[in-house]
Amino acid sequence: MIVVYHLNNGRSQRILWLLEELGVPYEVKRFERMPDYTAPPSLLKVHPLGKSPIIEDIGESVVVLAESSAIITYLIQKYGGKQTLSAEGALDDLYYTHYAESTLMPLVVIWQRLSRFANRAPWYLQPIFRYVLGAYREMYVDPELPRNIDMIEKHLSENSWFARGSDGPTAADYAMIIGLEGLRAGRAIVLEKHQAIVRYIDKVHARSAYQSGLGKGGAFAYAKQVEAV
Ligand SMILES: N[C@@H](CCC(=O)N[C@@H](CS)C(=O)NCC(=O)O)C(=O)O
Repeated sequence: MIVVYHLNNGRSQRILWLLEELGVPYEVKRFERMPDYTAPPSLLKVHPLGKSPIIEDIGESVVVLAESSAIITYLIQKYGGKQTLSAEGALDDLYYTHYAESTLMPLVVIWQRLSRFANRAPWYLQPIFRYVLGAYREMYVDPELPRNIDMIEKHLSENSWFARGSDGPTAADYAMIIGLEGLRAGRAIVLEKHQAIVRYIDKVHARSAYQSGLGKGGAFAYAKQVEAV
């Protein structure tokens, strides 16, 4: 039995999508973010970092695992059966599975948070905060984000899934989806400029497994819930 410790509007949604695709039974323990958007302290009882996702795989022994890309790799290795990817496809899969949390997500999270930080300063300091955070964004985020988005757009304009040649989602797709959803929600990814990415996100959202995962996870601001197809 697998238990997913799930936080609303977060990375664990991709684990629910994966488990639905694998057809593995699982239970969702839902946690709600605090007003400052952090996880509730009760998650610290499950794992020392108290972040989501965390899974428990309960068999003869109990495996507790955090870190989404590690979870994705673990679940696919244990429950996914054999994948037949070309050598190039396997390399794409490896690259994007790691790239998602090592490079893309830190950038997405910094980009999302910069505007929120300024609003938390006392009103009389807000202009200074905005200036400093704006300068930081100009130096470190603005040059990086388009470069990353362009790389992904090119890859998806040439391939249906992140692992080239694959006829369905692989680890890389489960790892990548949340970053792309976040960028689209914040309008860093727009149809006029990033048709391949937008089409890709819509294709993922149209999958019945994705929709079933949405149904189990509760509120998720980055995707519309529709009748499973
Ligand atoms: N790299 C980690 C990041 C985990 C993470 O930061 N999760 C967010 C949810 S998307 C979280 O728990 N945020 C609440 C907090 O930081 O208190 C992973 O991929 O699992």
